[in-house]
Amino acid sequence: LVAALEEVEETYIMIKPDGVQRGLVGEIISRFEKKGFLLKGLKLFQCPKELAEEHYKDLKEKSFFPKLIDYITSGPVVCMAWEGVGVVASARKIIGATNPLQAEPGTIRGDLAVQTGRNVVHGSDSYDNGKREIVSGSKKVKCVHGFRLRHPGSG
Ligand code: FUP
Repeated sequence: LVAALEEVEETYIMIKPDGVQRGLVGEIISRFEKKGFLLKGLKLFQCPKELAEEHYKDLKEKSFFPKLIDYITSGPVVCMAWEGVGVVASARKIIGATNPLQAEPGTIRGDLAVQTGRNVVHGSDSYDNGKREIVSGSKKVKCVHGFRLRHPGSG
């Protein structure tokens, strides 16, 4: 019953350009749907350089930052807001480790990717970053509020 004590949260999930180009959008969305999370907003979006730099501002000093920005802006991304109890941490588990070779089989990166620089999907690493990324992306993801889907078996 631990989960019942946790709060309903929202997290920002983004399918990166390689995921879109490889035709993995449906596969990735399906994993979050089957888990029982609620899709609140979705948009296919060509990310401008400035917004990509804002999104990854915590990594600005890293040597791979310019490559990361080139990659994220290399084609359309699918921006999504997902809602659910404990969704921020759970989505990180579903996505798997940053380096796909270290990500467990069964995770998105563990099953579908081999390169850190082409790791198909992003998920917010904290509640606050989730809020920041959804809000900074309000141009990207328009959330739909006021409807609820039932997880099978939730009564
Ligand atoms: P994650 O939260 O798992 O997406 O990982 P980070 O926030 O640490 O990294 C963000 C992105 O930077 C990764 F998805 C890929 C890129 N990256 C590299 O290209 N090289 C690295 O060594 C680490 C991260």
